[in-house]
Amino acid sequence: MYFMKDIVRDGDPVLRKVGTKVKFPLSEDDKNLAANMMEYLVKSQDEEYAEKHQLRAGVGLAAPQVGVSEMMASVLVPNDDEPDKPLLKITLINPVIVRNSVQRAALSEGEGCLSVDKDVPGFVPRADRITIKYDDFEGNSQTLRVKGYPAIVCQHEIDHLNGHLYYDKIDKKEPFELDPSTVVIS
Ligand code: LHY
Ligand code: NI
Repeated sequence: MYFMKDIVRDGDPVLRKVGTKVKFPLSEDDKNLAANMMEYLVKSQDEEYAEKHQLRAGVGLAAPQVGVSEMMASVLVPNDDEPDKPLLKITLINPVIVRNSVQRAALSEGEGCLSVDKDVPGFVPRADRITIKYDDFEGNSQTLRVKGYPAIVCQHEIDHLNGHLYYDKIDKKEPFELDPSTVVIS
């Protein structure tokens, strides 16, 4: 299990590196990494546990954020209507975005990052719908199509695997300017 002290903060060079591809069969270390990243997300969304252990709630976590420069990220997007059925719960291994919609989207509140303590305000324009190719735990190639909020989270996490941070994508001069066709997700 990870705690906030284990989460690498902006300024550490590991956050700017391109991760190495994960090999199969998965090593014990890689299996533990996947389990521990997902456990962080699950526990961080449990209000009582998060409060007790001072965890920042998260919907996504990428391996470089725990100091491992590998292409692995976990995503857990909760479903407020049905807590037992998350909108997306997945560990992406070696993910590649193979299709981006022309339609753009941005979160109305902007984004944050567990590795960035300062708040950088502004819209982070992304694709509204993406198709991801990734490997599952057995090393089989899978295809995932996502849209809206889960798609934004996946793009944020895949960015980490390539050394990018959300604020790189905020317009420095006009942070709250958006192309009028962009969908704003609240
Ligand atoms: N976690 C962020 C979190 O709050 C991810 C995120 C993604 C926030 C999109 C807001 C919008 O769960 C991380 O920083 N993971 O990298
Ligand atoms: Ni992040």
